[in-house]
Amino acid sequence: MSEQDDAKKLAGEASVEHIEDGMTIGLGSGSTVYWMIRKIGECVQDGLEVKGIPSSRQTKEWANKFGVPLTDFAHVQKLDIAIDGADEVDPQWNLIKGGGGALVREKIIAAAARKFVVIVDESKLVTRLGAFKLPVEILPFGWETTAGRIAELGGETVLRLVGDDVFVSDNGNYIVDCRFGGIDDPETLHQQLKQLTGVVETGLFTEMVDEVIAGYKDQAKPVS
Ligand code: ABF
Repeated sequence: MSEQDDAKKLAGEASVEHIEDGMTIGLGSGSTVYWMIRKIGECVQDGLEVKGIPSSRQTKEWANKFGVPLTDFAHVQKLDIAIDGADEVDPQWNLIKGGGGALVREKIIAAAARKFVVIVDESKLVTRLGAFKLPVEILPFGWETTAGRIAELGGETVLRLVGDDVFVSDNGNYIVDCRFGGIDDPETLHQQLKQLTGVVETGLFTEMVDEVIAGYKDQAKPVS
């Protein structure tokens, strides 16, 4: 495993210390979350009783593989905790998320959680958001005009593809990856984007995070 993979594993596994018997857990997405789910599965084998709500099909598959019991929002209003990765974390704990294309469900899960813990390898800690292109989920109908209005806000937009095909999210939508340069005011940019007809959600997560756990090659520790 690379040093970055070691860091992801350490951060993912460390987050499981926040999980207690009887909790309902929002399960994020991505390669750092993989290690968290695997660890929760081990704890379940040792008798831990928890239920999770997955934020993506991939996460659901991993939860099934590692024996983590699942539930859904038909049965649960609030989650005790949500744990998820991120593409960038700034010093105020604003996030860019959505590199994996699951940002809408990730945000619904984070918004339903009493505590939101972010797990990242150290490469995700940045002084200012924006080097990573901001994912924005938009409706397929008229996506060209929606992307055009995003561009009027100053963003350079690229429709996300998988090979030659358009990437389609778990919600049946498209994603445009937007370069705005450095993002000085994430909340204002998020609000401006959300107001555009056709925009479903942005990958900017502001004022949602309760704790960030960063993984390094040989340890994981909370970010202060
Ligand atoms: C999800 O997975 C996304 O929001 C983000 O794009 C990604 C995190 O990256 P990693 O795979 O490095 O954990 O949490």
